[in-house]
Amino acid sequence: MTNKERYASAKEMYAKTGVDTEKAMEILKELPISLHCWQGDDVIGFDHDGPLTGGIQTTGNYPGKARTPRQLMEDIEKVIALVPGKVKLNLHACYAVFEEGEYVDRDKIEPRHFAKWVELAKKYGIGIDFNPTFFSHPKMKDGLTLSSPDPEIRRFWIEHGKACIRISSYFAEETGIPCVMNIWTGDGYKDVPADRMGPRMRYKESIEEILSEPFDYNKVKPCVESKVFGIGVEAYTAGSAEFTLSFAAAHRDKCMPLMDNGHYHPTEVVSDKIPALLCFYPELALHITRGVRWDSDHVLLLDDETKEIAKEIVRNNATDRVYMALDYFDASINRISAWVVGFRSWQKAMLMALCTPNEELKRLQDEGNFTKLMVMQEEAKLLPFGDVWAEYCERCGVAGDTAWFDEILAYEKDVLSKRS
Ligand code: RNT
Ligand code: ZN
Repeated sequence: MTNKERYASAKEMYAKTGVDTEKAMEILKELPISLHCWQGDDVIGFDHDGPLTGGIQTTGNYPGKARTPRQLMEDIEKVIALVPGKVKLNLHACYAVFEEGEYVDRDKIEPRHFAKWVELAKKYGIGIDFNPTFFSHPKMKDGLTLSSPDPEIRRFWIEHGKACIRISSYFAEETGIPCVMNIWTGDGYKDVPADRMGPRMRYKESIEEILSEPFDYNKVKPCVESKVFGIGVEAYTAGSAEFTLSFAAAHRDKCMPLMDNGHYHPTEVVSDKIPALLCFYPELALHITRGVRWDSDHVLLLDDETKEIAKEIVRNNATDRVYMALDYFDASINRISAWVVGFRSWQKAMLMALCTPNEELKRLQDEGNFTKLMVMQEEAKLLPFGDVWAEYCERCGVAGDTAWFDEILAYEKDVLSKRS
């Protein structure tokens, strides 16, 4: 059977369950998914020579890491060529591109330092999301930034946040697409703190000051990301779940919550939190990742929770209320492959969710027909999804599942292996 014939047969089987695979593909093609630039160079950036610090870590030393803006952009273009669907760029402030010999500290960065990124976005007609970088910097004092007891330290990081709002406005203006600007700090303590509220009050006031920088909430979408613990900050984080949710609720005219599914206790699931938050927040943002034991940032795979998260976005008709961004980093395998596997996994999860007879399943639940509900949910799992996926890749003009990895190998041989 040809791919076309396989798809035609799959389409018919899905149609019998009430699913329109054509419509599913049309919707997914247009949904922007933020691609995190930091997978390409192990979250280092171009504004410092030091290591990654601040509660997160990469492990591994796979050859071929991008070391210059040009290399990182080249790698991102390779990823774009190998993934179906719509990419949005997701940048961190430490990826500012300076002229030869130029350097400005993070409190002084300007839109012009990101002009090269805007050029890249314009080439593909895509948007840009942004993140102030509150880590890997000497002005972190005792591991603290916005919640530091030292007013000078706080001032520096507040100015950084404000500079990032201005840069986010610039991205939105230049691309014509809103820029989601995510605030995450690793602020916290390794061991039992003597004061838990003080740092949170300072954190609150600092973020409020950042958000006092003028911006248009239709164009710049600040969000606050929580985390339960980090490496070296095991006992306490200032930006806990309750803190960030309450902060976003109290500032709903200019801020929304961001949930990273690697940032909760292991038996908590973000798939269940999404519909809870959608009852109250007009919009929310996600970092989509895979937590493994204590680590929050493994490469995204098509596992059960990934599929469940996608389902909650789709079946609550919330594709226009949930900003989706990938967030993981692996330095132990080919970095381009890691990027592509994660992006494609999310596309698969979303396409599966869009190819689920959600209305019918909801009806069974409301009718109290839990027997049939269980049967249908199980049977939906074995519908010929692979044939729809293959067709989707083809319509998006990208290599299918058995073909794209050869391109990675060729890129490794021709480009990555030549980097020192
Ligand atoms: C860290 C957070 C944060 C970072 C990026 C680099 O645990 O998830 O979002 O991964 O900002
Ligand atoms: Zn995150």
